[in-house]
Amino acid sequence: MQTSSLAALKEHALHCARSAGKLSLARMREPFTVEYKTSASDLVTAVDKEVEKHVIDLILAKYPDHGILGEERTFAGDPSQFDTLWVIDPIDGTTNFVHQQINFSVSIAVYHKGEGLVGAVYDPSRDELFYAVRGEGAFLNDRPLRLERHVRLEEALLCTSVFWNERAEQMGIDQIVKKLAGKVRGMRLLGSAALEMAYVAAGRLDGYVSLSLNAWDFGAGRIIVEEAGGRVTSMAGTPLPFDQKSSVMACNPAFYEELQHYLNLSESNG
Ligand code: 2AM
Ligand code: CA
Repeated sequence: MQTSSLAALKEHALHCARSAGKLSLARMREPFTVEYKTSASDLVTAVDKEVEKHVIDLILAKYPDHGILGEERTFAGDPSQFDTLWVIDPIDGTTNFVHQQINFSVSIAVYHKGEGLVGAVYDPSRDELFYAVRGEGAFLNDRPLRLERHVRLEEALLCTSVFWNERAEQMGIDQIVKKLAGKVRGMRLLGSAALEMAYVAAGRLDGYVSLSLNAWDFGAGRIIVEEAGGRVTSMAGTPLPFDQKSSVMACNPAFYEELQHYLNLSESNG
């Protein structure tokens, strides 16, 4: 992709992220309906669907030949048929949107033939826009993000998720938390994977681990962490896919190997 078109892509992704975040915030202040997806801990609101539709309309107005993989599946086409794919989550942290009314984000990533070009995670409650462009670095609003501090595992503040999942225990989350809790400075659970990964890039958290996330949960966060100088792989150490579920580990590079060791990898964590 040419530099000029990459700059335009970035501007549009940031515009979409801000616009979607502002719409979520406005809708949050009005009554909205909440439905269960698969269980009482898996929620979707009318706002998730409206905001996804809003983002899709914005993307297609400028790039009618691009594909979109979105959590709410409101894109009419088949995402696998497009070279340039926008991977979007209109509200990452829907449970926080409903309960806390803070700590949710919009996540927008652009991939070209599987390569991540642009990632944007916008937190509308705090007006914080985390973004990155492949090869050009990561930013919070306009401040560059660079993981230069060498963090030891024992000094690290780590974050995890997947307690919403009925299979969490079967997948071994309790073992992971038990193993890590005594090795690190602290563990947190914020409830928006995109925001948690953006916080790793910003050095507010030192690492994030999840046994199972969807592509739209990590698509943007992964580009932002990598561009900030962090390491992001599956828990098995393999590159993340751009269009499928995966486990995720994203962290300060200083303790990547040590963290993997404590995760005690098995095939099921791939
Ligand atoms: P969501 O709010 O967009 O659903 C919460 O710990 C994190 O896990 C959030 O990023 C949340 O995204 C994600 N999440 C919630 N339910 C999920 C599911 N069934 N599969 C994968 N990720 C999920
Ligand atoms: Ca979502």
